[in-house]
Amino acid sequence: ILDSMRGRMIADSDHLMMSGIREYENKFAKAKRIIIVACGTSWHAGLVAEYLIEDFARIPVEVEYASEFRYRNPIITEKDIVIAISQSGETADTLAAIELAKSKGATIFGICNVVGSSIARATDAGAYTHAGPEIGVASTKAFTAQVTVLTLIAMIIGKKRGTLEETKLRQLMVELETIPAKVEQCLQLDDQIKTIAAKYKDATNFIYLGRGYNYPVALEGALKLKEISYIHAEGYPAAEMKHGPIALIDEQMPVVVIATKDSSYEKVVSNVQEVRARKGKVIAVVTEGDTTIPSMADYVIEIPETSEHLMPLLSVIPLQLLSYHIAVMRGCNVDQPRNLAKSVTV
Ligand code: F1P
Repeated sequence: ILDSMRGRMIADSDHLMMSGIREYENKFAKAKRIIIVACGTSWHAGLVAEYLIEDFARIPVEVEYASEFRYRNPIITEKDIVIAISQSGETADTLAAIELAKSKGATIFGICNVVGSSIARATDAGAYTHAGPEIGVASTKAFTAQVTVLTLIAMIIGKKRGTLEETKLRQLMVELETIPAKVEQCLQLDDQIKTIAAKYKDATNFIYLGRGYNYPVALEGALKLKEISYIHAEGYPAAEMKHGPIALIDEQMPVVVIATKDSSYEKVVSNVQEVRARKGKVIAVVTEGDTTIPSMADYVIEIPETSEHLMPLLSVIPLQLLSYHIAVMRGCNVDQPRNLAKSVTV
């Protein structure tokens, strides 16, 4: 998988003015720090990458909103690698963040969906996600494609640096092969999720909780709901709930918990208990066959098992479907949400 992916990135570079990952493998492996800049959904993909790169390659990663980064006075040196992520490749904030980093001598690696876009052209090297055109304004499949590319990059750097064990790398490669079929399985949940959407379509607030690799997914689930259904929704790392958001929970509050079987599962069980104790309504995304969380939840969405490192590729799908059905039931135009543009160019 890694070799074919590398081949594809190199092939891209021939006609797209971007060099592939192979040429930059050494540079990545020697990097003292990686800064990721992006906006919206792409920023959430960047958060997943932070966990992956730090875990596999042991290089410190900072994930910055491009819209903040460009206006503050960040420390950037020529030793930094900046990864810019953008579906459209035209987001003005991300482009400005790239220009700033470039002026300080950093190496810029782009991850874009749109071939030949402004961001692709402004970077030193990069990878195209090839997710196909996003028909709607809100990014969906672009997120999955960005996370896939970032996972492969983290694996490549981890292998190069010797920080990712050979056995773990092989397991991940085998597991990656199973992801497309598991994504299909998640899409089959459509009817079940429609039923849940009908129940909560009139809610005025939603909370999304996740830990570890599912924390960025919680943020993304909340963003998708806001963007297309105009319901106020917030995502939190589940462990942060007790530091404030717990005050919001009452019998009116739907709480979507991404509670798949991973290293933080037991902690998530405690978080669900805390929500139940305050009469919050629990919609739980769980691993197939789990019985503990389902016994505490109002609604359960079962998704296939996979490595926790790859779980965002699956766990985001039911959340995207939930937002979609709620938005359609509320009469919203899911492809063209109000106040949003496909490329935010100002
Ligand atoms: C960033 C973004 C999207 C969001 C909406 C507005 O775009 O925030 O994530 O869904 O379309 O723009 P991009 O830089 O990834 O194209």
